[in-house]
Amino acid sequence: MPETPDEENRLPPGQYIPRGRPVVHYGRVPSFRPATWRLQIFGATASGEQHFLSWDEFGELPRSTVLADVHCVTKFSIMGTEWSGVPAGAFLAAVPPAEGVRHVMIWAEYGYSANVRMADFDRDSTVFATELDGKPLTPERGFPVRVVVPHLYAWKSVKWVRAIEYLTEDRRGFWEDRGYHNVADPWREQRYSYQEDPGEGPP
Ligand SMILES: Nc1nc2c(c(=O)[nH]1)N[C@H]1C(S)=C(S)[C@@H](COP(=O)(O)O)O[C@H]1N2
Ligand SMILES: [Mo]
Repeated sequence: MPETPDEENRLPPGQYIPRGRPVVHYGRVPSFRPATWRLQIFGATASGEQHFLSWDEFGELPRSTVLADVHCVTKFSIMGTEWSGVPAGAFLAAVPPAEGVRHVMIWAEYGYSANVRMADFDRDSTVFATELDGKPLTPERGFPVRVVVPHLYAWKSVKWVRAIEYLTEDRRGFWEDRGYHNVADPWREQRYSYQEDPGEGPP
């Protein structure tokens, strides 16, 4: 149940507030090795080359904190979470995309992926989070880094992120390819791919 009228207003249609904070993901929780971890940036980069950020290099990027509600397409919402890490804007400035990049594929360990429109990725609320509520992410929440895109359904908030691919043409990620909506705006209840309007996604 919403605890305050404010929370009620922040709940997108069809969502509910569960007890506790569920953990949801497909597959195993990967382990983190700081010495070999690197974030790969590939596809249509401005330089035309792929880039790698080591754990130390990633740690030198600017940081910010975002207050967000997280909405799972299975209808629970986790309200009032605080994510700290590298904002997408700082990431894009450090490793810029080529002109004409309109989409981003966010890749995790084990091949999980989610595509996000650049207009959704490049927002002040999108963050490469290393902390939840002031504490390092736990392994099951995405340690060491998770991309949080709070204004879209949470399957787009990729845990254990390992690569960012810049796309000039849209391509469906893991769940988008399995019947889920390409855009995934919870306020418009864009849950399933059959709801897509022309232009909202590739086939
Ligand atoms: N790498 C990865 N990230 C993922 C998933 C996944 O299966 N793999 N599941 C997504 C889904 S469907 C949801 S609802 C959220 C759940 O986040 P939580 O476990 O912190 O509640 O993680 C998202 N990020
Ligand atoms: Mo989800």
